[in-house]
Amino acid sequence: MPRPSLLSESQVREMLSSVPHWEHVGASLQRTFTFPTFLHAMGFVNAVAIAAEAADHHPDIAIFGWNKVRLTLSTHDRGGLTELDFALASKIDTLQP
Ligand code: H2B
Repeated sequence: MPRPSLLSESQVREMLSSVPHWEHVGASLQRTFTFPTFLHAMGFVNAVAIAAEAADHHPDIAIFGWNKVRLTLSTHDRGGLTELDFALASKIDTLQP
């Protein structure tokens, strides 16, 4: 699937308001989630994996501290942020318990 173009800095700034829980870190969007149990964290990772496959757009996923999941979104084929990253961030925001 062709990837959309990189967003400009001003487009990124504007679109960040639609995903206020996400941080703009370098050329990526990042958010860390904390869960009450390890299994909640794993369930969330699985839900993210299903959403990512459906979108054919995949986050970097770090599981740490037994109950934390840090997601990093960027469009690797373009080397930075595209609308796909913002769309997946919005989708992921709907997956939380
Ligand atoms: N995920 C992310 N985050 N960036 C990409 O550029 C990307 C992807 N490309 N998932 C997709 C897969 C591409 O390699 C396949 C062939 O569609």
